[in-house]
Amino acid sequence: MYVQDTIVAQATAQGRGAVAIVRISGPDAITILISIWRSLSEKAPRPRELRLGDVIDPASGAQVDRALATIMPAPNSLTGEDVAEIQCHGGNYVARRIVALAMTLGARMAEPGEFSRRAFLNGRIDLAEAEAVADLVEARSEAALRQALAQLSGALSARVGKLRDEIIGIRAHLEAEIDFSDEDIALPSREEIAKSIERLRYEVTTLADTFTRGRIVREGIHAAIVGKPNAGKSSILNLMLGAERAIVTATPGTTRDVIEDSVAIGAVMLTLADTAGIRESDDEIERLGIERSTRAASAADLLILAFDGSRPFEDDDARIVALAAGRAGLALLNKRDLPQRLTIAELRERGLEMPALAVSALIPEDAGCIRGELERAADLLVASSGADEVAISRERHREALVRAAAALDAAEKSARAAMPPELIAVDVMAAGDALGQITGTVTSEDVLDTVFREFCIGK
Ligand SMILES: Nc1nc2c(ncn2[C@@H]2O[C@H](COP(=O)(O)OP(=O)(O)OP(=O)(O)O)[C@@H](O)[C@H]2O)c(=O)[nH]1
Ligand SMILES: [Mg+2]
Repeated sequence: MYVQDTIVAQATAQGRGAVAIVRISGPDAITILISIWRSLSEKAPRPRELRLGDVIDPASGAQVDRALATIMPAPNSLTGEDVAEIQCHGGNYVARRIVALAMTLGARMAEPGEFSRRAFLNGRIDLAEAEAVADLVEARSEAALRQALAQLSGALSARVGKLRDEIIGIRAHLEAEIDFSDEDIALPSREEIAKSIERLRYEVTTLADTFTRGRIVREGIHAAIVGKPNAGKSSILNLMLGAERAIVTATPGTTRDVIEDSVAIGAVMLTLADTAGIRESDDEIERLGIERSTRAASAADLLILAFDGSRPFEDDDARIVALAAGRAGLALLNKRDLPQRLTIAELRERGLEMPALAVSALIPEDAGCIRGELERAADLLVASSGADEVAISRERHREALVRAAAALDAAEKSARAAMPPELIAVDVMAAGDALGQITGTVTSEDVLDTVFREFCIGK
């Protein structure tokens, strides 16, 4: 169990705003609230009722703010502890002043994610649900919001819990075999056990495979715009963003660094990275820029290739076609407003496999066509990682599932090789523990530290 002290933090973002919320949790939360806040109606705060009052500095009696406050006694609160909240005026000063008052009365400044960590330790939410709260705060698109809500309502936890229960069932059979080996009890055969393990491994792997989709929905899709210098990459970025984000000039080699910005594409966010034109270069700065382009291209989920339709196919274009081999994306034959010296048919002959579109970065309407094709490419990418309604969205979950699948694989092999039940049970248990780490049924301080560290203060 953790130290039962009282913590305080501003739960809303720092900066200007109409309202800020100061949250206090722990055994002294209600006493502290009563010491620094007086109800205007002279009634003591009643649980879960919002009342107007004055925040008072108990040392001087001076008023600090006029604010709403409420108390939520344990165990029916966010953290499962006594919680008090003050909704004070926003801005940079008032909330900080109230946090300081609570600290003079013995509260400690909360660590990042400490409220959620307490909620987890008190069984109010499981680990996957706590992560879903963080995802909800970070959501930038409708799809990300839907996914976080599904996880928050326990869809992922239920799925993982069911798999874990089945694993525990198999372990029980194996243990019965160990305990009652001499007796005449009907137990599942080795073949039956191996089959059950195989089916579970398939289900665990299927869930692990939803990671690409889950991550894309959570973080958005990363696309890199690549092409030879002057093909119009920066112009395409600006066209898609509807803003002059990147510098455009007629001089080849204008873009040196990777420039990123995001747009909504259908229900997901698309982060577009404009990159330096790829060609042989003796210029030190340009070469470094080109290295970054190549890195951005290999890290991207989607490639947007830019070809200059007003120029014939060149060696630098061949480099781009090669770079795109086997990758998902969209090719743009740019500058369709100029006399054409390159066609999509020729790009195909040169080995281009991606869907391709003739466009002009100078024609605003073409943004709609590009957008439509990118939506299609995004859908394909999402569809490629399963149609399951539950998707995992964190590397931590994927890693746990991969570990579980490996342990089940080992268990299945032992079962088929007629190994002693003790040996099979060890791997089966390891698989169960790996799954338990997703929801936090099985956990360690280290895992908790990693999960909650990325939360913000006050959450
Ligand atoms: N006519 C016409 N000119 C274009 C089009 N797209 C880009 N340009 C022009 O082509 C030149 C290069 O455009 P950029 O967007 O800077 O090209 P880039 O691929 O980013 O070039 P680097 O950053 O140097 O690699 C500029 O003069 C643009 O105005 C287009 O569709 N039609
Ligand atoms: Mg550029």
